[in-house]
Amino acid sequence: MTTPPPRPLPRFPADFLWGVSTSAHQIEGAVGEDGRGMSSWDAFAAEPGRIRDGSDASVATGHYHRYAQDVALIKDLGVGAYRFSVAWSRVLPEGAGAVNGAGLGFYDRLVDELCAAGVRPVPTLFHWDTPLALEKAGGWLERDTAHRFAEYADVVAARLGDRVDRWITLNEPAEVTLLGYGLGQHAPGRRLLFGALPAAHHQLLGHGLAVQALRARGADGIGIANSHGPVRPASDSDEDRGAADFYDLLLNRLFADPLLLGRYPDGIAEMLPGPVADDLALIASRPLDWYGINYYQPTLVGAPGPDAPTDFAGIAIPPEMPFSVREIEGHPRTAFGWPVVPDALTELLTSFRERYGDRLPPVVVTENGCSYDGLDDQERIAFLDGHLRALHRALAAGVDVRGYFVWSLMDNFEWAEGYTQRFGLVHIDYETLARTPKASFHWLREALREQRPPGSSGRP
Ligand code: IFM
Repeated sequence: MTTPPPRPLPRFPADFLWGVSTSAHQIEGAVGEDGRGMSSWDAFAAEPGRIRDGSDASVATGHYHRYAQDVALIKDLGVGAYRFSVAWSRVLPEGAGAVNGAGLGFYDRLVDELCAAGVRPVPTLFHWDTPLALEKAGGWLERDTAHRFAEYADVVAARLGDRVDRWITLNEPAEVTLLGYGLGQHAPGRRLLFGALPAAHHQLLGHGLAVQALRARGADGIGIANSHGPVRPASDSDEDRGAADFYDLLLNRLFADPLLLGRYPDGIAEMLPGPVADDLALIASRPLDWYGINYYQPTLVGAPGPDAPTDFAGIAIPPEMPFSVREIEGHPRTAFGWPVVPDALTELLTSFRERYGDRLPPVVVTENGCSYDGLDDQERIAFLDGHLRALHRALAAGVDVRGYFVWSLMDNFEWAEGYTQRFGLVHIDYETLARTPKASFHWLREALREQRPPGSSGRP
């Protein structure tokens, strides 16, 4: 067990938004219930060998039936916001066409419950669970999916918009592109390598069209949650630097440049289908109200070669890829094996401000967290403490950060890892679905209490 970190945390702005995150597929369960349609992840998990422990998300944490209990936990934690996702296939079982009133009704009740608890609802419209009917027709490789996504955004905004003032269109389109369509580690399990790039463009187009649909419903407070992290070259050699630049392009610039600058990094647009210039104009035409960053770890990257590793965290990197991912030494590791490097969060945020200047809207850290086992999760406390101090250093350096969401409220279905990785502040007993707050939950509750101005009874 590690020594408890020093307290208290430095003081954050009084209106700083504190929250916890989850996603529909990872927690809801109730897959076949109340008219929910199948999603790409239901089909993917049913294929033998896809999920490490052979599990699926058909029950998950049972949140669909326990949402009131989970909202009570969020209230007790003392955060001001809850980031969840809406399952597209619960609202539109075929991805388009007939709306499933029962599915939409679930999110209506969830939002009501949050509002009654004084917790701001922050829905994400797409967190990886593409309706299976659309996936079978090509999913995000098809331009049509972007238009269906905007129609779905309109349906959700019409129902929830009176109580929601913070929206997230997409979660981590980079992972959907790279892991889902490029390397086949995630649904839909395609290994198209650079042939996956249209999926990136169509998600961005879907984002742009959804922003139009949301604004037409009077919504503001619109953002996106992109995964980013500093990329470091394995050495000073030109080859390693070139490989690291390329990886940086894939992870950091492929999605941020179109959104914030209205253009793709050099050489990308030529590889994309459709009227790319017009699409880019649309993608960047309505500036984001805020930019969400999911941060977990930096990446050390070198040139490929006969002695370079050919896999990263169990994901086979094909030899055609112009980079190899190396292990970062000298830092503690999470149960997932991810290096714990809080300073890299400061570096990431300051580098974004340097790269995008005035084009960068206020930033919200929409995910940050770690997997560890056990209820007395002192390592998670140290992780959160270190990252919140790193975040505060970015604020002190002048980066306009407005909020921070822990991934995750509770243990959940960690995609291809099944239930083997536990990211929650709350432990889930997968036999009984009992919820037990971990030591980190109690630590964060106390830390947030200390953030409140003296005499204030409200949330920060
Ligand atoms: O669980 C995921 C989440 O769905 C997206 N961001 C990273 C998390 C941890 O891997």
